[in-house]
Amino acid sequence: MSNHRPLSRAVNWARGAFTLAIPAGIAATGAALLVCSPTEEKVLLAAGDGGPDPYLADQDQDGLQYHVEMILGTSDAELDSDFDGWDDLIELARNSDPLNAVSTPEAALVDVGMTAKTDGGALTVITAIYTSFSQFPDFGYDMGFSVAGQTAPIPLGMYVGTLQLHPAIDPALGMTGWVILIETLVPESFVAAFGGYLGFYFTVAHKDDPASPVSSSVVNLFNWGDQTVMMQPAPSSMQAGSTYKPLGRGEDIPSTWSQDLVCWQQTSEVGAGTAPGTIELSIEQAACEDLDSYCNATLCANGVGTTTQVLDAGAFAGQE
Ligand SMILES: [Ca+2]
Ligand SMILES: [Ca+2]
Ligand SMILES: [Ca+2]
Repeated sequence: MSNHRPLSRAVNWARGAFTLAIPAGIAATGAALLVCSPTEEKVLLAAGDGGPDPYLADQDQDGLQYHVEMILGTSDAELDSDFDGWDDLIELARNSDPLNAVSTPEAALVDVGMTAKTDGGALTVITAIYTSFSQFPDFGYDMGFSVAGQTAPIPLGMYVGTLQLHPAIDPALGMTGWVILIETLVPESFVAAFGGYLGFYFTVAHKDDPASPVSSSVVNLFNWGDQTVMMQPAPSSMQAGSTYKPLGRGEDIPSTWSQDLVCWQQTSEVGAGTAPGTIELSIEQAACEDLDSYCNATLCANGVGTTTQVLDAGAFAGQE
């Protein structure tokens, strides 16, 4: 068993106000520039404070709050929820399933994974980058977003809100590197403001070949009846397809959403989407399925018979 203590070191990087600038072509569809700051986030999160907030707790100190572990389905009391020797945070960063002991990280020098949460009107996009020792300077890192049929990068320094370092422990090899955890804060209203879809991507590429990412990750967010939901591949326990989990706290989700269910959709890929990094999916059927989340059957079934374009990690990395 590992007996390490996670080393969580907050780094004051890009401290102060940061901005998310919408490029000119997209600005025509809505707000041109919104600014928020880490201070505002703290105020938002403290609203209604009557003591320690259990949703913000991080009992296992892996950098993933209880709220985020709820969305991932992992445990905030156990660093390694599926007891395969790999901590949940490492599995997030290295794209293996933290709820399946058969799924463990593949060998890689760098890797990246993403997730998200919403809280009091704030959307937090969480990026976990695994980098083996000495590799970090050799790679370049890019974040961007896709909205209204366009994909655009976000300049570094405009998206880094808070940053933590955690040791990356390989159960066979010991400590092999770091997981860099970046939290990016965006107004949740962005998801609805641009037609009900907002995607984020993060890519890692060799500095000498920036056009060919070696790893990439995406989060695809939709606005469904005032809830922001995150699209993810269905877990191995379910049929192939996608699930859509609401990102709010459980207490914020209306009673019209049934607990212990998740929206599942069967989709097939039609082809590349119009924006770089996107694919077009045909939504063929939908249902609320057993999984520890929330489902609204009406909203879940809304898209059946239509197509949707979303960011796809495979459209960035490893494809010609
Ligand atoms: Ca945790
Ligand atoms: Ca694990
Ligand atoms: Ca696993």
